[in-house]
Amino acid sequence: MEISSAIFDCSAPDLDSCPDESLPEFAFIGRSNVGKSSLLNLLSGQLDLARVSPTPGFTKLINFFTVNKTWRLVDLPGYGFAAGAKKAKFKFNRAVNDYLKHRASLCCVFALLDSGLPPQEIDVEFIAWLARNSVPFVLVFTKTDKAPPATVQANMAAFTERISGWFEKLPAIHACSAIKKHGREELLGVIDEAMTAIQAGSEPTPPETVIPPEGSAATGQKENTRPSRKRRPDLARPW
Ligand SMILES: Nc1nc2c(ncn2[C@@H]2O[C@H](COP(=O)(O)OP(=O)(O)OP(=O)(O)O)[C@@H](O)[C@H]2O)c(=O)[nH]1
Ligand SMILES: [Mg+2]
Repeated sequence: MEISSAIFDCSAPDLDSCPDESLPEFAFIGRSNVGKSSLLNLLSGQLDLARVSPTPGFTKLINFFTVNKTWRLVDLPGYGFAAGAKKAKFKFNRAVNDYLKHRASLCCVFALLDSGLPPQEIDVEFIAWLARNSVPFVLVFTKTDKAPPATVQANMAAFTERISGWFEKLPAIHACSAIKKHGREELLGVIDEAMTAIQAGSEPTPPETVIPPEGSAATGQKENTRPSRKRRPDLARPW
């Protein structure tokens, strides 16, 4: 897929401040510092489009970028970072919760995981939350340049093993390195495929779960009381 333009649209502090839902959106989420903004820059081909920082919790707003005037990349604040907190918890802010649950134009979430680490409970919990809420997603293991290939493979396999019992068919799994510029074509292919499906009138659907993932409630988070729009995937899309 060729990227002919990628422009910053706006930053939104909450769902009501997000731009109109006229374009399909592909959102990046994962633990603080996992490499969301760096991956967004890699895909867009503009290394300074989203701001990258070694300080965890750097991205605090929902940032929208329009690509090729036809779809959007969305950089979300990460979870698992709270200044002063002793133990990282799976807890993201209300804006991210509302965006993931209610944004009608959200087409696919890229759920980022650090390939240099064995499965982290916080990430396992987050994937369970995505599955329970019928959010369509693919897994993306980041920073493959940081650990030896055998370690990366072992970590990816261990994570997949942890979640495999939850799904009729496992979500797609990808790997990338923003530093080595690996994975760009593959991930743009995910977007290309989704856009082709949308244009053909069929929708990407969330992975089917066979059992409710363990740990029934998202920790540290009140249930959402916003008047619910129809839940994906039977939602009538705005395009
Ligand atoms: N080695 C390596 N470092 C990376 C890679 N991607 C990102 N980083 C580094 O990881 C740090 C965090 O990157 P960001 O892209 O800002 O991460 P983020 O997930 O957007 O972080 P928050 O916005 O704070 O949640 C920065 O120091 C990046 O340079 C990668 O593929 N390999
Ligand atoms: Mg960021």
